[in-house]
Amino acid sequence: MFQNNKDTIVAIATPTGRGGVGVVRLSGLDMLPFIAGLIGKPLIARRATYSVFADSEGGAIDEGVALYFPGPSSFTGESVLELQGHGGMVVLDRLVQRCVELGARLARPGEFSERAFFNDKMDLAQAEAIADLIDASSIEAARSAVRSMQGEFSQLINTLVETMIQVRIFVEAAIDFPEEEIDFLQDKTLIVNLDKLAADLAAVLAQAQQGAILRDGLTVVLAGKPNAGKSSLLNALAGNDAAIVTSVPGTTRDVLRERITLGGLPLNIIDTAGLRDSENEIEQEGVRRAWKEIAGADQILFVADATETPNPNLKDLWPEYFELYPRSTQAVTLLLNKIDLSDHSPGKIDETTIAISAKNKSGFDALALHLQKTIGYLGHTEGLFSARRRHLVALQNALTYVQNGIAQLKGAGAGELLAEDLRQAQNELSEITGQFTPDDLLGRIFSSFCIGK
Ligand SMILES: Nc1nc2c(ncn2[C@@H]2O[C@H](COP(=O)(O)OP(=O)(O)O)[C@@H](O)[C@H]2O)c(=O)[nH]1
Ligand SMILES: [Mg+2]
Repeated sequence: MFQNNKDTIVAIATPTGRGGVGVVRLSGLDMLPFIAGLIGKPLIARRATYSVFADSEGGAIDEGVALYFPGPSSFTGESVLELQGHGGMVVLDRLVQRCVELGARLARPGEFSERAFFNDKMDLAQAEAIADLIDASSIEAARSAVRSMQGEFSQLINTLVETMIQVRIFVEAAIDFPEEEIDFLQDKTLIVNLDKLAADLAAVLAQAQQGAILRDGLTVVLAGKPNAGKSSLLNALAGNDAAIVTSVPGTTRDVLRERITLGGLPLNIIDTAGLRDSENEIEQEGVRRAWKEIAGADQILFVADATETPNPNLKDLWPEYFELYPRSTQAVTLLLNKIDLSDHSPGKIDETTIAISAKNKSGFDALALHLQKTIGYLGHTEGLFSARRRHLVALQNALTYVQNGIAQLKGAGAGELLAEDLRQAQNELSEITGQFTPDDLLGRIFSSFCIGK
């Protein structure tokens, strides 16, 4: 896929539809033929030049501002030409057609960023952050994406790699001098450095987890008996009537999903069928699906009707869950709902119980705080950077390799095995910034970008 980097690529960089301005962007080794064909006069580098964009007969396709960035001082590192005309579909298409006539080909999604990556204008985590910034669904997500785009995340990874290289040099040296290997490997500073490396990896992983939540949202499942008010709660949180609410128990059968932001925290809220034994085949399937969602959730909110719940205790109310997952590490919270019909006041009752009313939308602040607290999200995003699942996996793998290596060293004093673990750990980290990333993974990452970026 990286063979045709000699081609000049062209794309409409602004969104489809009508707009005040529409931008066509070109990138390639030589913009001069395009400048000659479109503008008909030389352009001064990086200066906005009001121009007529000409067709092959010399007629005007549009007029607007032309910007020329000779390589390597450009976004892609190649020469880039930007034509800022009017934002209409036909006029922009004609402009692109004209560029194709002059020798350009249509860019694939993300191809500009891909070229920037290959020309060392940015690393892979930074390129991904551009796409994340464009796709950000909350202010917090946008802020953290900017931070990653500016290289804060990459910097942390690079520092980890540097430390790792230092330790590796030490270990490899020990292996190269077998007579002294034992002495080398028993040096206290080695184990101290390795422990520090593991701790630093764990800290970056924890931070990246927060960043991933900001990007992807926390998966929250609403579970409970029929008629507890799960669907009402989903509607109240989402601010629309996505779910059907009736007083008939067993109304919800399908799994419903809504993406909302609660106290700055993006949530993927999932409403499920009420859990009960039913003769009805459709409802049975709904309950089966509910259990599947419960198993995959970051957070489970078990909703119960306050008027039917004299003793608000999670384990008594939902023994089925605790029998099924006796060693569960999932966060399960009891939401005592319909308190407008009881004498509870809204808010936190204890660490895992919150009183709410879906009808009056009361107790929601306490719920928001609770969700933030259980995942360790502090509500402020200073120092937070956006991260993707693949980054978390790579960090986790790197940490596991380092921990294995430490165990090898402490156990058998096995220098060779430690060296191999550290090599693998470094590869994992390099995959994040793209120094060591398989082509097909790169292809997948860039192809999910928008066209013109
Ligand atoms: N008074 C009151 N009624 C509620 C509240 N939440 C839900 N309900 C009612 O309880 C019934 C069942 O609600 P629904 O959301 O369909 O429950 P689900 O089966 O758990 O999804 C409906 O008649 C709702 O109007 C609440 O906070 N207060
Ligand atoms: Mg329902």
